[in-house]
Amino acid sequence: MLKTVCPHDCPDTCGIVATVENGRVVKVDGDPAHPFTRGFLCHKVACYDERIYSPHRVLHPMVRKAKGGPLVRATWDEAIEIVCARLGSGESVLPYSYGGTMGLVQRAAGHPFFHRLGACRLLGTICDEGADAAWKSMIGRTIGTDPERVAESDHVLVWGSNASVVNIHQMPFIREAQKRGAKLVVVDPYRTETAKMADDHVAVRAGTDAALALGMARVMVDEGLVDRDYIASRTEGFDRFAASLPDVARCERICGVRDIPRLAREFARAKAPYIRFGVGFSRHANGGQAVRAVLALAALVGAFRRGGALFETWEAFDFDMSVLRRPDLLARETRQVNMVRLGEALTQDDRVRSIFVYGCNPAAVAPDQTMVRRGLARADLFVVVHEQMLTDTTDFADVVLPAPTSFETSDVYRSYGHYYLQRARPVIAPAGEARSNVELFNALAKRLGFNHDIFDRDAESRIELLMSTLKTPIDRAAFDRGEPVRMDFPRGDCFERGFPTPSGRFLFANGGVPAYVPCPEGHEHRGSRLQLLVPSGKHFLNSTFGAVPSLVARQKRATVLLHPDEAARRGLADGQLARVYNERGETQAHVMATDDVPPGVAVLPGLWWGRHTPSGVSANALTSQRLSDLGESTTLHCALCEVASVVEKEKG
Ligand SMILES: Nc1nc2c(c(=O)[nH]1)N[C@H]1C(S)=C(S)[C@@H](COP(=O)(O)OP(=O)(O)OC[C@H]3O[C@@H](n4cnc5c(=O)[nH]c(N)nc54)[C@H](O)[C@@H]3O)O[C@H]1N2
Ligand SMILES: Nc1nc2c(c(=O)[nH]1)N[C@H]1C(S)=C(S)[C@@H](COP(=O)(O)OP(=O)(O)OC[C@H]3O[C@@H](n4cnc5c(=O)[nH]c(N)nc54)[C@H](O)[C@@H]3O)O[C@H]1N2
Ligand SMILES: [Mo]
Repeated sequence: MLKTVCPHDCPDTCGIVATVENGRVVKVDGDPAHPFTRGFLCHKVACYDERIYSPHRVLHPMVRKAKGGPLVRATWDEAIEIVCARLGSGESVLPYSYGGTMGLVQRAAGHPFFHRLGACRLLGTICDEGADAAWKSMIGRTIGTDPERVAESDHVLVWGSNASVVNIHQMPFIREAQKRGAKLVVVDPYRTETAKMADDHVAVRAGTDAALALGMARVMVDEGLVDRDYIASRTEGFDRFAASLPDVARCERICGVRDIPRLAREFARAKAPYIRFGVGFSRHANGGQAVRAVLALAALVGAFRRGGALFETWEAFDFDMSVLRRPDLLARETRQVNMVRLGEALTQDDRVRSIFVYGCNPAAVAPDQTMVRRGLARADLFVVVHEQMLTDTTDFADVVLPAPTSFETSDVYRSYGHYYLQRARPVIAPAGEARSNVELFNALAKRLGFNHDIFDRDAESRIELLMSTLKTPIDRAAFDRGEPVRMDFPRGDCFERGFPTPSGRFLFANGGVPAYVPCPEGHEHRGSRLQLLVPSGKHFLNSTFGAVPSLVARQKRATVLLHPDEAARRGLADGQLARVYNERGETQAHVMATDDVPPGVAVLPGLWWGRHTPSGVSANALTSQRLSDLGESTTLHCALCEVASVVEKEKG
C-alpha cells in the first residue's frame, strides 16, 4: 500500500492509498489518515486504475505528416526534432495549459521554457479567477475559515456550489452540523443534488446574486441585525456600503426570491453562520460584484468570529512560485493572451503561429467551441499536445507527446479546499514512453541550448527548491514520509489578528461598493429564450474522465434539463433528442423535463468530450468568450439559448 494524492482540479485534494501488485495499480482507496478527506474517494478516483490503463492512453510520441492525416508513431528524438524545428520562438508561440495536474512542480514546469523562448504569456482565467479577485478586493488574500469548522455552524449557507458533487468531502462536515440542528440553505438557480439535501433551497435567478445579497444586507442594516462592534473594530467602508443598499422590494423583483427579509433574519440571528462559496455564481459578466455582495454579508454579522466564510484556501500555502516559474527568464514583458479568448486569439489575428497544449483540453473546455475548433484546425497552425489521453484536442495535433499520470510522477499538492499539504512519489513506473512535464521541458530546453539551473533540475530537486521558500513552518518529517501535513493555520477565527489588507480591516468599499449590474445575456434580456447553465458533471472532472468508459456510461448521455412547461411549450418530450443553440453554436442533447429546473432556464451538466455527444460538439459551443467584471475571467454560466426538436430542423 503506497500513499499518493489526487492531482485533479478539485478543492478536496484527497489522500490516496494505492495497492500495487507486480508494478500495476490494482486498487485505489481513500487514505483514512487524511484529516479532511477521511478515507473515502469519489467514485471517479476510486476506479482510477481504469483511467491509468485506459484504452485512450497515449503511450508513445505520434506525429501527423499532413493536416487531417493519421497520427503515426515516432521516437522521442524524432518528435523533439520536429517540435524544435517547427515551434518557432517569440510571440508567435502560445503555451496553453491549465488544471490537468494541480501538482505545483509539474504544473509550473512549462513556464521557464516559454519565458526563455519569449512566447506569449497565457492568462489562466478559465475557472475561479473572477471570484478570487473579488475575495481579494475585500479580504486581501485567498484564505478563509477552516472548512472543518462548518461542523460547528448552526446556519450553513452554501452559495453557488453543488458541493455534494464537486466538493464531496465538505459534505460530512455539513451533515454533522445538520445533525446538531443546523439549518442548511443552498442558493442555486436550480435544485441540485446539494439543494435537495438542504432545509431551504433559494432558487435565485441566475446572474442576480448581488441583488439577493444586497437586499439581505439592507434588511440586516435596517433592522439593526448587524454586529456594530465587529463593523467598527474590524472593517472599513461600512457607511458608504450601507448608504448604497438598494430597496428590498426591487431586489426581490430582480432576483425572483420573495422572502429576502426572512433569509436575512435567519442568517443574522444565527449563532455561528458559515458561508461556503462556490465558483458557479461568479461565472457571470457581473460575477465579481456578486461574490463581493455575498462576502459583505459575512462581515456584517462578524461571521469570521462566530462561524465563518470560505471561498478557497490556497494562499495559506505561502510558497514563492517564482522559483519554479522563473519570470526572470523573460527578456521583456511579452504579450498576454487570455485563455478564455482562445477562439479569438486563433482566428482573428495571425500572430499566433504555433500552440503548445499541456495539462489542458481546450477543444472541449474553452468557451465558444466552434471558434476554438476553427482556430485549432487552421492549416498554418503548428499544434503540439502533451497528453495522457487521446482527447478532443489531440484530434488537432501535429505532434502528440505522452504524459504520465500523477501515479507515475513526483509532486507537491496544496489544496484549495482545506489546509493540508502533501507530497507524492511515483507508485508505478511511467506507462509506455511517457515523460513528465518537467522531463519534457528539460529535454526541449537542452535541445535548444537554453542554459539555466532550472532546466537541470528534476522533479525531486524542484520540490526541494520550492519547499525552501515556504514561510510557514510544517512538520517536514511527516511531509517527507508522504503524509498530509497541516499548515499552521488557525482553526477558529483566522482573521482574529486582522485581515491581510493594507489597513488590516475588511474592506466594504475597495474600488467602489458592490452593486448589481444586469448581464448582457442575463434574465432581463432573455425574452423567450432560456438562460443556459453548464455546471460540472458528477462523473467527470471537467473533461478529464472522458477517457474512462465506465464513467462515460454512468454519466449516460448528453442531457439538457428543462422545466416541464418549457419542454411542452417547445413540443419536446422527455428523452427526446433536441438542439440547444444560440448565435455562437449548437449542440445536441436529450431532454430531461424536470421541475428541479425553474422556467426560463436550461441546464447542460457535465463537460462531455465532443466526440461523446450526438453532434460532436459540447455545451461550450454555446458559451461565450466574454470576460467577467473582475479578474478577466470566464462567464461560462452567462449565455442565452433556445432549445428545439432535432426533427423540426430536418423538416424545416
Ligand atoms: N464531480 C466534479 N467535481 C468537480 C468538477 C467537475 O467537473 N466534476 N470541477 C472542479 C472544478 S475545476 C471546479 S472550479 C469546481 C467548480 O465547482 P462549483 O463551484 O460548484 O462550480 P459549477 O459547477 O460551475 O457551478 C456550481 C453551481 O453554481 C450554480 N450557478 C450557476 N449560476 C449561478 C448563479 O448565478 N447564482 C448561483 N447562486 N448559482 C449559480 C450552478 O447551477 C451550479 O449548481 O468543482 C471541482 N470539482
Ligand atoms: N461547459 C463547461 N466548460 C467548462 C467547465 C464546466 O463546468 N462546464 N469548467 C471550467 C473549469 S472550472 C475549468 S478549471 C476548466 C478545466 O479545463 P482543463 O484544465 O482543460 O481541465 P480538464 O478538462 O480536466 O483537462 C485536463 C487535461 O490535462 C491532462 N493532464 C493531466 N495531467 C497532466 C500532466 O501532468 N501533463 C500533461 N501534459 N497533461 C496532463 C488530462 O489528461 C486532461 O485531458 O474547464 C472549464 N470549462
Ligand atoms: Mo475549475
